[in-house]
Amino acid sequence: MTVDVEGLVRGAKAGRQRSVGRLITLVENGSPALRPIMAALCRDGERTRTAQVVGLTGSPGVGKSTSTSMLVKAFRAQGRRVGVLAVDPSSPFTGGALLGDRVRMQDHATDPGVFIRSMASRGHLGGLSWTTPQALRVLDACGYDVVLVETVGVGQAEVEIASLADTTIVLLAPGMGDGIQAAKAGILEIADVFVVNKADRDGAQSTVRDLRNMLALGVGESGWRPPIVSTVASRGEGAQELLEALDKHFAWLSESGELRRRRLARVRDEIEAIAVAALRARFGDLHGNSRLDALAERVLGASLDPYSAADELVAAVTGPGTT
Ligand SMILES: Nc1nc2c(ncn2[C@@H]2O[C@H](COP(=O)(O)OP(=O)(O)OP(=O)(O)O)[C@@H](O)[C@H]2O)c(=O)[nH]1
Ligand SMILES: [Mg+2]
Repeated sequence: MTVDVEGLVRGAKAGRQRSVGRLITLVENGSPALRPIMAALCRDGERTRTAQVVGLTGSPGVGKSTSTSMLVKAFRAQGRRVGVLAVDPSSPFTGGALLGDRVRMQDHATDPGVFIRSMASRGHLGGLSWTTPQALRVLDACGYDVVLVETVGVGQAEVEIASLADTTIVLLAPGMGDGIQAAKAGILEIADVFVVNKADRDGAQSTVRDLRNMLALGVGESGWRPPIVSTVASRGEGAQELLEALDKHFAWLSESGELRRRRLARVRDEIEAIAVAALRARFGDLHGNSRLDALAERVLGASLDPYSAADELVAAVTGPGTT
């Protein structure tokens, strides 16, 4: 299948949703067309701005999609173009679990200033670390002012999302049992802003109190104190406060130099992930494992040790004339 790179890039930059969607699909599939596409997208010395990336994470059902929808509405009211990526870290397929998100996003379905996409992340290229930064790059190059990335806070995914976002929102809700426990398990470090959603429910106050107590214990060395915002996302309550918290954090990021530091780290991760995937492809993952198989036979037969085998493999894929 041939890809009309120039046409797609032109369409996407002009804000045509179908073209943007096609580009994201190519990212998901790890298409070889990404090389010229990324070259065309990044070839833009005049660009002076970069999309503001906001990650939302938290336990299943805490209200991430509802909050995302609430934020989309608030950003649209400011006239900003918004991209939404709902990344499902547990599935190699799109659809399924995230269908609910599409339903909740119906409000924005006909707004040309909003692009919404559910994305699989556990493809053959491995993890959020490969697909999400490139999808972000596509949306950024296509002129979206803000990109919201929703991902369920399980396992590594929430840490990965924090390394991608300028600002990470960690959502909690009362009566979810694991809320504060999860906080203990590491979300304290990744949260720039806490949201206690479902503030209409019993126990919201004590969730806020518990969180505040925990935050008081750990004095962050970064100089940023994560605020706690209470919301009822299903009724749009707290949207303004949340926007203010995001603005404040973004201003702090810019003034402290942290914004540049985070973005540099993100691009480093992106380059590294692409390089590792390229090496893996050369190892033979995509063309049968003949070279690796032959080395494995020799190590099994004790005619070679595994370190020498690995050296041979690395030399073979990085040496001249291997492309
Ligand atoms: N009472 C109440 N219900 C809410 C609130 N916000 C969201 N909900 C409901 O909580 C349920 C889950 O909301 P979602 O936004 O789908 O939660 P999520 O975190 O995106 O869920 P997953 O993507 O499945 O992890 C839905 O039925 C929402 O209508 C709220 O502020 N108060
Ligand atoms: Mg959701």
